[in-house]
Amino acid sequence: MRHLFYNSVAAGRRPMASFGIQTAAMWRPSPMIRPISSAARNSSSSRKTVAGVPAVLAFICAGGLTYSVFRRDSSLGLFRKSNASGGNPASSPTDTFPSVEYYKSLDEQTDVDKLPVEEARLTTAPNAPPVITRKHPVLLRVPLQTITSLSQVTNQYKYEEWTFNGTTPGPFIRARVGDVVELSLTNCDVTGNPHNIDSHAFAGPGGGSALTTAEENETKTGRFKLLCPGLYIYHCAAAPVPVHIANGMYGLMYVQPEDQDLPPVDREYYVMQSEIYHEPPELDDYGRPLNVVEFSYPRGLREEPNAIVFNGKESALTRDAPLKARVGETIRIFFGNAGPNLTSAFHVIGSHFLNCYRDGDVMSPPARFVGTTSVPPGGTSIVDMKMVVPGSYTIVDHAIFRIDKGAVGFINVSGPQRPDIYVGNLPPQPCVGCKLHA
Ligand SMILES: [Cu+2]
Repeated sequence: MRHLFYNSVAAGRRPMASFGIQTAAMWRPSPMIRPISSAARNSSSSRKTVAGVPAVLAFICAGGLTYSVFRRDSSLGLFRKSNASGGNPASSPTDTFPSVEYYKSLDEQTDVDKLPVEEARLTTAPNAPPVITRKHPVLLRVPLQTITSLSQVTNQYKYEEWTFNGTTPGPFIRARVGDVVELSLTNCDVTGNPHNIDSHAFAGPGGGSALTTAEENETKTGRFKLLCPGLYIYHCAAAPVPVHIANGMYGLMYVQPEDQDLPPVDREYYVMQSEIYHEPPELDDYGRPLNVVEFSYPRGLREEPNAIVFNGKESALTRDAPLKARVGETIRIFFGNAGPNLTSAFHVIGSHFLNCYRDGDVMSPPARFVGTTSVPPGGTSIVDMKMVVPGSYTIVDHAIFRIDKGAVGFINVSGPQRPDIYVGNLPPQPCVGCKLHA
């Protein structure tokens, strides 16, 4: 049904209307309010018009019609879903996806030398690169460096992070199905540790790690054709893998579908959750605890993090840089969970995920009006929210004790009040000691 939606946008409807109930209901009606689907209506009328005709003949006719619709739809794009079911594509027996054509396309060779060359636009969290509008594949150059960085990861302690391009999480990489990513990894880590890239977007052994393992002062380059659309984690997979991930070597790669990206929104953000495991601070010459801590393998094994944070630091989305929006705007969060151990119950207090692309799956119809979504380690989700009431909204892992370990972020929404939606007899007043409201 997505192309119907896109048609409505192309016809001049405001993008914001895409999140209205009417449009969303067109997309995939909920079981509670589902109207009779066009397929069901056709089926019903077919039964009337074929009265007296052997049932087997009616079945063959209906099957032929459905097959022809499916073939027509498939010809529009290898990744496009069939619309033959008329209301609930996921339930249609014709809606086998990916299509046979898609599997055949994997046998086709790409002449990489004939692709235009493009430099990837990399961004640092919480920013996401702009939407890719080109309609052709490119050789997409992605230069990454591994660098260590002493960072204030909690309000109390500094910690030496291992990073891609100097930040945790690493840069957001945006590409398109059919692109060939030319990833070069230069190891600038003076500690002597080897590093590499395992991207869940890459096809092949190790997700690219075997080709990209770089020793100190070495550069390794690999080319990887992007076969599958979606939002994927990338991370270092050098041994010991848990240590490299826990130390901050992870990021997100979004592979846009070749035909149709997600509905447009006003702002896109990049947020990742992760855990920090550290030993108690050592003492200085005067017996005072240092403000720098080091990684703790035993705590990682026990899955007992000292801190659980968004975008690498306790204050990344609170004191340092809360996300921003204006009343009436729709925002999208590309969310990833680096783990290494804990599943996130991702939630934004006071808002709803009007579209929730669970597991980073951008080809299936999204879940709608979701309050909390589960994101495992190594997993992702894309959520859209329309901000209708001004104020502070809190990003949390709803395994709620984790707010005391740092899993708090804010979205500050400015604009006129909406007393028709949200009002009390006194002004808003956060409770004493509240960590969830700015
Ligand atoms: Cu590494």
